[in-house]
Amino acid sequence: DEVIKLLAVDLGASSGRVMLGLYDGKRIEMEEVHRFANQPVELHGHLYWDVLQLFHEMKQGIRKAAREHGTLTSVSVDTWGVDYGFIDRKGQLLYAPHHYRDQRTAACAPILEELLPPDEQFRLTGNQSARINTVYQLYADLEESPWLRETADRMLLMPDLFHYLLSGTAAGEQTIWSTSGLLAAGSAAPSAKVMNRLRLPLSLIPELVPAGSVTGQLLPALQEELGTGPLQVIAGAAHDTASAVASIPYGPGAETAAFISCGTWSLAGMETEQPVLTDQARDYGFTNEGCFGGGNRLLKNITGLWILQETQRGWAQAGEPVSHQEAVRLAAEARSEGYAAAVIDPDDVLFSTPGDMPGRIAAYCGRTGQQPPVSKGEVILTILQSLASAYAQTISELETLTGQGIRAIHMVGGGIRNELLCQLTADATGKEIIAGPAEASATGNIAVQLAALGAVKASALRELVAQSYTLVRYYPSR
Ligand code: ADP
Ligand code: LRH
Repeated sequence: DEVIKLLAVDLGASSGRVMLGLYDGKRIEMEEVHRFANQPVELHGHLYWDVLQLFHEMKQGIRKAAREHGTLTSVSVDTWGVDYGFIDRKGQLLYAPHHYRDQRTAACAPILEELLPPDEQFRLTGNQSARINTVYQLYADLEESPWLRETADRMLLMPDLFHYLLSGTAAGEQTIWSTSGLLAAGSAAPSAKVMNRLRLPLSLIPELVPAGSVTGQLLPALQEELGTGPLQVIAGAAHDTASAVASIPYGPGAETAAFISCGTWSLAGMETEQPVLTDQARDYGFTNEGCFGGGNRLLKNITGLWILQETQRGWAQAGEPVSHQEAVRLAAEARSEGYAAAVIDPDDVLFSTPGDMPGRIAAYCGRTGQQPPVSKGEVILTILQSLASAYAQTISELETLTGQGIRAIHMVGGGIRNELLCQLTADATGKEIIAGPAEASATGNIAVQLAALGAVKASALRELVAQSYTLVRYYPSR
């Protein structure tokens, strides 16, 4: 059988990567071609995507893959949710897209919320109201820069923008748009109420296409520059979490399984047929997003390993770098020495912006009458234990919301390389944990491309992933 070779570009906050997927008719094999930093750039107090540098890195990866592996069939980009760039009538990118941790939405959020209260945002869109959401960012941009109403022709969410830069075709992919706070719940169309109430121009929104659409070809000039043949550009499951969820290797009893995607963010949820729009879901802080193939992701965005990443960044800056492996070892040591970890709420606003995390953890502990962690191991264990507690609470809320007992939890994403986090999660939830794959977004990205190309049936993707990886199981220790 001929091997199909495809490229997934996965832009996470911990890094960007170009991954090669090899499909031989039975299994997917993933190979890392190129990994690069994906740090926001601060400019005059604002945070931006380094979009040109990322495009450059993407090209490096594609060139290298073509040189080393010959004919490639297709490429697809996935990124985190909510961020976007504007293009003008000539198709030029207007300015560097903002990063969602930028603070420009703070000033006008209260005005937006008067026009469209958070409860109503949730009822209309299924998305939990959050100041990082596209709707808040777009409202802020149009308030601050009214000229955009004239000059901006389209807004493209980040994967759409990269697909556009690669192919020249502008389209919006539905799973990434389902994170925006602009679409009507469970639909693939903007909510007229949201758009009207906030005076957002409908014309900015591109044509929306389902996950797994072949939208174009790599531009001829890029084919030549990068030494590829004709290469299809696919709008896969362009939201990284949608790709991660598409990769979950559910076994029998899928309806009783939850997932936790563990990266910079932790996304804990279940797949449901329809959005869950009850007051209880809203009050718990759940959101509803779209899946590849239709269906709904009922999940909670929990500030995840970001807190540990920032902690590590601070230590590295102070000349005391701690690697991921070292971090796990130090936390395990603190645990075996009997340190009873403090508990922080990872979603407290204290932890949402870049900065001194150990200092903020100490401040949080002071505020809540807890002994702050002292050693590095104690700080790390506090973060991991608090994440596990937040997961446990979310899983129990999911059981309440869906009326469904959860039997097992699939953990995916880079965070499963942290075995201690997996074990703490088994202990905190009392459930069986099935861990894998770690490169879930890239794997789901490749899998969805295979479906878009007609090489694999959409209904066979999960089995394909299960055949392709060794999964690791963790059980509650008590
Ligand atoms: P994102 O897609 O948001 O960039 P990933 O899914 O790649 O995130 O996960 C990155 C996180 O996984 C890192 O911040 C780190 O906490 C964790 N991680 C990665 N490798 C390891 C490792 N070898 N040991 C422990 N944790 C790891
Ligand atoms: C995870 C993620 C998450 C949210 C956030 C902004 O990487 O995509 O699902 O959308 O980033």
